[in-house]
Amino acid sequence: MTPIITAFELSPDGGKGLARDMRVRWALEEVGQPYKVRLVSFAALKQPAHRSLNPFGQIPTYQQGDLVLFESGAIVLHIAERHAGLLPADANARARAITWMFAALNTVEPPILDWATTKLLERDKSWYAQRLSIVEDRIRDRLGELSARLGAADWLDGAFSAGDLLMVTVLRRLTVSSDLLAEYPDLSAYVARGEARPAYVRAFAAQSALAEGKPG
Ligand code: GTB
Repeated sequence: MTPIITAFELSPDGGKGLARDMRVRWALEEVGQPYKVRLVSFAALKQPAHRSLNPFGQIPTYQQGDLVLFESGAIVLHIAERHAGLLPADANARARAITWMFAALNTVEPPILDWATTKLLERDKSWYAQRLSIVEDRIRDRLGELSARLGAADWLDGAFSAGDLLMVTVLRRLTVSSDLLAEYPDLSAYVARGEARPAYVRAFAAQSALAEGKPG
């Protein structure tokens, strides 16, 4: 049965692929699983029909038959567990790839979200500049640590995995209106490697076509 995912009817990023449906689209493209997209307006997100899919009234969601999932990380893990291509077969390598999925969402993404929220909602506060600087330094700490671990490798642990997929989507948030990622050329190259993957290119094109009014 073809899975149905949800995405913003009108993404505020104008097609830059920063909303979290991009992770799910990319994962589905990596494993070659066709999917359908149901677009949801901001108003509809908070209606009971959508909240029955996601109690927090957010995208993305994933429906396949009787199964309804929310949380982009859980959706990517579900896809990766059911199809070859995003998790290694070896049990220990698989556990390490899943560890990187959690690291992306629980360790690297939180300061980046703080930063995005500060820039979006706290610009008018008297303490804005100080807060931004603190949050940016927290991000630099994480990026430095990530860069040290990546070293000269292409991916975080052997072959490309769902851990890399999530990490690249998390880091991409920094590439828009910020030079933070550019301070770490190895991480910029890592993100570029992810963006060059044919599956990423297909997923990105599908979501940006919506912003251009040309749903594919
Ligand atoms: N933890 C959840 C997950 O990983 O699935 C978080 C889901 C989430 O934050 N969804 C956002 C949403 O539905 C869209 S992705 N927001 C609407 C609401 O809460 O009412 C976050 C996002 C939105 C917009 C941009 N952008 O424009 O750049 C980037 C990221």
